[in-house]
Amino acid sequence: MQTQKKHGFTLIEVLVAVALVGVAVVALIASNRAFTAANGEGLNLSTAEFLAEQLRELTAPLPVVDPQTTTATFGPEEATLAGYDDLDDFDGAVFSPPIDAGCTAMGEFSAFTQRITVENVSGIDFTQVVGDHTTPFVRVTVDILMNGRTITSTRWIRARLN
Ligand SMILES: [Ca+2]
Ligand SMILES: [Ca+2]
Repeated sequence: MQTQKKHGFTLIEVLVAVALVGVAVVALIASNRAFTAANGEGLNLSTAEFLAEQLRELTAPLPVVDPQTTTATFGPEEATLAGYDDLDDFDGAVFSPPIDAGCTAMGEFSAFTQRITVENVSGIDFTQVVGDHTTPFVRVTVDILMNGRTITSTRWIRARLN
C-alpha cells in the first residue's frame, strides 16, 4: 500500500488567506457606501429639480404684472398666497415645506425649501438687473435649499406681453 503524503495548509497560509478576504470585504463595503452616498445626492438633486418645476408650472399661467393695478406695486397686492395672481407677487417668497403647482404644501419634502426671486432685467442683457417694472423682461430665479444649503438654482425669463 502506497503511503500518501498529506499536504494541508500551514497556519501562515491560512492567516494570509483570511487577511486577503478581509481586505476584499472592507473594499466592497467602502465602495458600496460611496455608491449609496452618490445615489442619495442624485435623489436630492432630482427632488430639487422636481420642486423647482412645481413653481415654474404654478407661475407660468400668471401675467407678469398685476391684472388690476399693473405696475403700481412690485410684490404681492394680495394678502395670501391663494390670491397671488401675477409673477412679481412671488418675489422673495419662501416656501418651507415646499408647495406644488396647485399651491398645496408638500409635507413629505419638508427638508427642502423653495425660494423665488423675481427681478426685472435689461432687454439687451438678461444678466443685468434693472429697476422694478422698468422693462418688459422679468427673470425668475428659483433656489431649492436642503437644510439651508442651496442644491439647485434655476432661472428663466418671462416677457410682459400686455
Ligand atoms: Ca397680484
Ligand atoms: Ca404684484
